[in-house]
Amino acid sequence: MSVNPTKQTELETLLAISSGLNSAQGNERFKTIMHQLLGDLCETIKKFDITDEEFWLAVNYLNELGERKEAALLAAGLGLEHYLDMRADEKEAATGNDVGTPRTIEGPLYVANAPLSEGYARMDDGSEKAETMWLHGTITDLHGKPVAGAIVDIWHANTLGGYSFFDASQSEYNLRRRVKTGADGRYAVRSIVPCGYGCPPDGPTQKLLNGLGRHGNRPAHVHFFVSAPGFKHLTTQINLNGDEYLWDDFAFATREELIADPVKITDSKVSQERDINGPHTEVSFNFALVTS
Ligand code: MBD
Ligand code: FE
Repeated sequence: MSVNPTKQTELETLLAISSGLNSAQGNERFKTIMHQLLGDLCETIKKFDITDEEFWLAVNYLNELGERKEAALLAAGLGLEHYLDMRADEKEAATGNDVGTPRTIEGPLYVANAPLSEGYARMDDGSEKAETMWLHGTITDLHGKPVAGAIVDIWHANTLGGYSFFDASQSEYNLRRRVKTGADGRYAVRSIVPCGYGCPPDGPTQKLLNGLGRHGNRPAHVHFFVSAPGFKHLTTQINLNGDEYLWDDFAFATREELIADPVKITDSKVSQERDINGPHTEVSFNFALVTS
């Protein structure tokens, strides 16, 4: 197939002008990336002979995505956020350095400045009838030495898969806490066992996933930021073993090393020690940090 040289030049001219390459102002890296992106888009429009109707459907979709504030949710669902982790892992592996607890995506539902306490916190506001969770572990360096003064920032969903701030029915900072480790490197929280998350069924992300024949569910999980002076910041999550979506996460965040086994505790002495009234679920998870 021969290319019409006139048309080709016309497209190249259009892209050069629209991405600012002909301008002395603007940001060079941004211009170059936009040039590539716009060129790829035009190629796709041509390759699939995109109709006007399809084009405006896509434009309106972007507006809807913004209106519903779901751009980050879609980025997770399309695997793009996970791709950033894949690249970070690859770069790390190339250095040959030891790695600690693996990273995985942050997701779109973190809120900064959760209440901070030393060693222990209760995370739930007591408003839900739910299984009590005792979540605890140690923060160490790569040699297993406890890290004192680490901030363990934890957030997770309630029994309906909803997150405070994004779910107006929950109290402020419900199921969001920061715990600072002492000399033993330990953190412990009392909370409730979370349920898996599902994309808003009437939202633009789920609408797109439907078109791909995909679901928008995540297994039950708990998010962590772990940071300490002298160590690399860790963004990760643990997944609760036994969840039907454990290996079918729409956001691709599950990793073998990040699966935690929930254990049913029926020993009343242990419950009493934890000031928990009756049987509960224990989740234990340790984190190993890499020096920065
Ligand atoms: C979540 O709870 C989440 O962690 C991600 C990554 C996407 C949507 C909801
Ligand atoms: Fe989440």
